[in-house]
Amino acid sequence: MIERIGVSLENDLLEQFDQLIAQKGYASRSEAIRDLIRDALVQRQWSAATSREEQVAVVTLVYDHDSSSLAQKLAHIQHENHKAVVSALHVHLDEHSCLEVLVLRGRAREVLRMGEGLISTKGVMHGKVVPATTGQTLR
Ligand code: NI
Repeated sequence: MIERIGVSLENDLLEQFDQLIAQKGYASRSEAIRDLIRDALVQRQWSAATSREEQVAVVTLVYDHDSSSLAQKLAHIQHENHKAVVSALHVHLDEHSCLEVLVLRGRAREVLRMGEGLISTKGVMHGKVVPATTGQTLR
């Protein structure tokens, strides 16, 4: 069931919002507002430290493959947590740099710890843990 709500906004704020959603390619304000609400809900799920619910996250890593000990360490962490790694994509960006994209699934704390452990490994040039969701609580 869909309910309609009215939102009051200052002109200036609405103008900026309309510019933002046009840049992002939203077809309507409603869809943009729904996405903002969903993102806030996912963020809250993740920040609930006691959450034992299953979560999904995407981790990106950029590192230099010339350091074989680093590639080994990153692979070791993934094997230690192999049940949490749903999928892994490796892209050879150029002669030296590798990009890995991992989809992790498990308890929030475990998934975060693993993602942050990978990113903080010495030699990783860039990394992000992007909280996603199983989608079950957003239906
Ligand atoms: Ni590579």
